[in-house]
Amino acid sequence: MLLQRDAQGQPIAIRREDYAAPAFWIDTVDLTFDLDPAKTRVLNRMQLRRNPEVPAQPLRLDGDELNLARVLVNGQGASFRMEGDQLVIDGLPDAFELELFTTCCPIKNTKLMGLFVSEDTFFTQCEAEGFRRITYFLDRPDVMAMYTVTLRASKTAYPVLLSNGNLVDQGELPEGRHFAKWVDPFKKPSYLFALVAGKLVAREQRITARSGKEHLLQVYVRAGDLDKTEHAMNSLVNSVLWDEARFGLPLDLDRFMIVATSDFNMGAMENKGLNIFNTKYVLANQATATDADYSNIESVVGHEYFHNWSGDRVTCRDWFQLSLKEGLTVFRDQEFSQDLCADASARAVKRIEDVRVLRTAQFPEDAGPMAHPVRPDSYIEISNFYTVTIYEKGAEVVRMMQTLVGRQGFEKGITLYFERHDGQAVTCDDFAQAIADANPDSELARLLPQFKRWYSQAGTPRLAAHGVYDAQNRSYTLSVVQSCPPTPGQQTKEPFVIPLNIGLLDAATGRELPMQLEGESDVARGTRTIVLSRAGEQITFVGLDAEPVPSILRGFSAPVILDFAYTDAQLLTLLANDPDPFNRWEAGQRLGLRAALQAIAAHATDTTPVLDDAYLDAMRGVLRHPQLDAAFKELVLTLPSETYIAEQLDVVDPQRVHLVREAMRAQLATALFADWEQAYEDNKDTGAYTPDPTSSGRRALAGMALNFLCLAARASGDTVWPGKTLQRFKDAGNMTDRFNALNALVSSGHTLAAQALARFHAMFKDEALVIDKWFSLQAGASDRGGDILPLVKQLMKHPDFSLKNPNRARSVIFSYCSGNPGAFHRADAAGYVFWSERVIELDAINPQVAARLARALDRWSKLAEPYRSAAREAIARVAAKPDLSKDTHEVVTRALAGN
Ligand code: B3K
Ligand code: ZN
Repeated sequence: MLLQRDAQGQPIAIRREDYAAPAFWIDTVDLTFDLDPAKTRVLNRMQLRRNPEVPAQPLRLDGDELNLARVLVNGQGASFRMEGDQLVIDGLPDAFELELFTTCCPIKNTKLMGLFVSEDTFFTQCEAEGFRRITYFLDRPDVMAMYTVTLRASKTAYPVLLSNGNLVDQGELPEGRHFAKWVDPFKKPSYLFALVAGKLVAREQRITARSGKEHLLQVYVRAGDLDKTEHAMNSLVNSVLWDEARFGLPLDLDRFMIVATSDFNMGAMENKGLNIFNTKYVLANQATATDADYSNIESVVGHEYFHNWSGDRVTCRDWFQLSLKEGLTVFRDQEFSQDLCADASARAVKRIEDVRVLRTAQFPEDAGPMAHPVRPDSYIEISNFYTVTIYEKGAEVVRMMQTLVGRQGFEKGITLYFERHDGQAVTCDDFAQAIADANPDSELARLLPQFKRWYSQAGTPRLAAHGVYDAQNRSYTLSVVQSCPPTPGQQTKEPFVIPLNIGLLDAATGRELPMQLEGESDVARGTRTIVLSRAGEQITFVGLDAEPVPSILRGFSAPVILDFAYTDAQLLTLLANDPDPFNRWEAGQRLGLRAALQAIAAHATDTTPVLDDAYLDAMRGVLRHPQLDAAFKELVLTLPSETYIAEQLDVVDPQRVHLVREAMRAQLATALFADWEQAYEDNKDTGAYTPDPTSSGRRALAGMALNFLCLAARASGDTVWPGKTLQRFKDAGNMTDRFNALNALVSSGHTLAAQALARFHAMFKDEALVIDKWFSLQAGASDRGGDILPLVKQLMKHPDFSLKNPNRARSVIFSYCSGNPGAFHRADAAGYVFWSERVIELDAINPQVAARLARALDRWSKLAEPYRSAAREAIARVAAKPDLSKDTHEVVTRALAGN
């Protein structure tokens, strides 16, 4: 592919401020495909007209790796020229028909963008810029057209022919071929186009909407996988019902299809009416999928379905607005999963899990060389901006809007947004405006221009808070100063609007205190939202007999870092009593983090105790607590991750972080041995398998207990628990229990692990997604039992390994480079050398996957020596490679510019 490059030969950055409306509109597109893996023919007939609001200019159509055979304007041969990858036509009338005939080669498409073949089936992926690999087009989201699609192919090889919308015709063709014609009743941008052709079977279900209208839901998979589609179908049905109930947004198509493929760059894609999914987010039965898989399937099915409105009916004007659809849709899928929970505890567990993702993945991104605003200002390759900032931080921005206008106000805002913009391609500003306009008296409306800094300023804001109790006035004043560190291209930041949810606890009893703000007559109990908007503010609570324990940032009401010098005693009070489950969990995390940071600073060795008795007693109290749910206990007992601990340090020695965290785990294992035994016994049997939050929480806690029991056994030489664990592994009635037992043996480095791994492989050799787990567990295992890198290299030579399959490549390479810091950061730099070789190797096959892997060294400049220099050298080696894709080029050059 020919890149657009500047005079120095560097790829050109696209800038948000350069946005210009398209010079032409495309009203209709009529596509005819003759599908052939080696040479697919595409006939594209379009009706175009000039955009009268734009100065007259030639038509420039995007293309990529296409063979162009014919160009007709109004049926006549037309003169055209190629400028790079663009097809340029001059002298066009104001309205005309354009006919293009091209061919492409799906079987050679290893990038998995455009039209590709996976296991003898054709699939497409067009977002963001894949449609141009199918035909020449104005491949930008603000050009929305009506599509008619005819698919022609061999009937025996490709019996199922699918595209967007409704099937209007089908029939036989000569020479064993057949056709299907699809019409999408909604106009859409090209990135939402999809086709699928192959040997597939479908689970079907009809549902009746509130309006009485009937819809057909289908989940298409390969013949052997039909028994793994029930959960995806249930999730889809729940999604349809939920969007109608919560936001009044109905399914707008007669039929809605999901199709699964095992070769996919990401999780799934929301093509109108024809969602294409990675098998990982569709296929599940209790024998092959874990509780986490079940829960991810529910979220991703929901997410793609919710895009049908937030993304498809109302789309993005340009790719800088990506979070308009992604942030909103992540927020919607998070709310969906929470609303499906039976109780408040399960809702809180989901919230904690979401925040954990934000803090372990997005906060580092926001502090690193790829930091960008939720609405970026420039990019070289848009594929690099499908990030945790756009998605997860974007969702937090939407969540803050909901907090500022209230749940009902937010629903009114959503209704106005869809009424106002249905069928349009719009901006993040349009969204925020609609929510504010529907709530004119809200804090959001009052502070809207300032609130929108969440879209324009990158970096994670920090709140430095401290409290002073005034006994004479019986008041407590909380001072809060906000700041935000510089990020690439943004040296200074203006204050953000920050909704801060607060409660106060009595230090002696742990009970929640009534809250009265100075100057207010109302006394409230529970949580209050204080809206911060200045660099520094003071909040004074009155009527307090003693210094309270403040519970600040309840529910993680804003995506910020809160610095508050809690005493250990205060944190123990919060951990034992806070009615806000998020902050209760957070108190435990702060205590664990504090212990880890102290031990790291003190150069602790692996025999120094890190955790004190107060902490261990508190954890024991949680583990034995009669009321708390197992899922919540499991979260509290999980120590902050190595990545999260590393983020708190200015200079990171990954080995030391690893060592200290392992020492903490070992201490938890031995000090709480009897409690783990009890927890295991209490939670090990969950009856007939269902993936609901309560029973999955119990399985998670039983799995954690086994893990600690095997770890303790390793230290004591005990063989009873490893033996029991192996038996559990063999007898397990579901994948969660089986995999947890396997993980306990592997992660404790027990000698029984080898036979369990061999048995696991033999049992599931035909289940690709389970084999991914088998690879990933080994590549992600701690170095405890030996040296992991040689094993990783060996795994890459395994007959089941393939670099071309993204799931498989991720299961080995990403699990090692991104998921196993203790084994990856080696003093001899061999981990970094391995990384650079894989990035380069993958870049030639699949730039998107390569660029994702390239991000594993984002935080290199924080590393201690010798890691820092070695990591830099490895990145420089990748950057020096000629012919790098612009995806990988952008990531590594930004990394090097980072310091
Ligand atoms: N919108 C797609 C992501 C497309 C990624 C393109 N590189 C899936 C999703 O967010 O729902
Ligand atoms: Zn999405």
